[in-house]
Amino acid sequence: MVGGELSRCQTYIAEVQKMAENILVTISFSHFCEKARWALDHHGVDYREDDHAPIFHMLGTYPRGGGRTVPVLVTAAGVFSDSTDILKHLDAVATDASKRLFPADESQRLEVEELEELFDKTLGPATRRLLYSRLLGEGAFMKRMLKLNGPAWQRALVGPSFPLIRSAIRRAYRINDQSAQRSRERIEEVFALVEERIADGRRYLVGDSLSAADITFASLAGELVFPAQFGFTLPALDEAPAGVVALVEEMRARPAGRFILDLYARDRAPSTARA
Ligand SMILES: N[C@@H](CCC(=O)N[C@@H](CS)C(=O)NCC(=O)O)C(=O)O
Repeated sequence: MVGGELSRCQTYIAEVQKMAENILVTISFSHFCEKARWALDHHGVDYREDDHAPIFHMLGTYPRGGGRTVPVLVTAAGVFSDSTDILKHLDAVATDASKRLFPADESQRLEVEELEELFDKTLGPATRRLLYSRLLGEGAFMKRMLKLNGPAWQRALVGPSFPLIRSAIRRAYRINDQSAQRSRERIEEVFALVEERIADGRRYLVGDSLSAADITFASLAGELVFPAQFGFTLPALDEAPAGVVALVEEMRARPAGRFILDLYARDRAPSTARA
């Protein structure tokens, strides 16, 4: 009798916990997902990552009321399907005000929002295009990377469906030599802007603590410098294709590249995600 009550009670608690659990739907190696993951880890939020391979990610987003893209954060308070909305939501519910990623000071907050928007619109797509342009032709490496995302059944399907996934990625992001060249120029412009800002030796882009601008810049350009603390375990650099190794070495030597590596080493909180 008592045993029966206890087990009903445990089932009930498990159900309530499930309803209250925060779920981050991702393609684990995506840099926009890294931005959301870093913010969750920074705030010390308890969450579970629901990771998918590209294309399969829509099985995680649509049924939960998200859109086509990841990250999507599912919480008891609602579904947030854009990385900036996720960071804003986390700030709104933060219990520790010192952890807020959008400064209370209005002019600083506007600066952070402007930089975040610029990185989201320019840097994120440019990094993705440039890296894919150097990776999609490297079938074996690319398959290995794709197989690091998603549950076992998706990983098993990634090999046979690789030609389809590759052409879907090429089409969706319009990857070709010209767009890769334009992306390289966009990255150059953003890096130049950041380097002008940090020329005085500052540790953060705005003010004197970590903000959404720093997390967005470092996440969206992270895969250009392969930081050891990136929230998705990147392969060892010497295992990457030569075109990527050359790019990473060049970017790491830049002041903006070193700025990202420093941010990661100093401010990338360890993951608070549950397995
Ligand atoms: N504005 C969105 C962009 C996110 C985004 O571009 N996500 C990519 C992965 S890096 C995606 O889900 N692509 C899959 C698709 O477009 O189907 C955000 O900041 O959350």
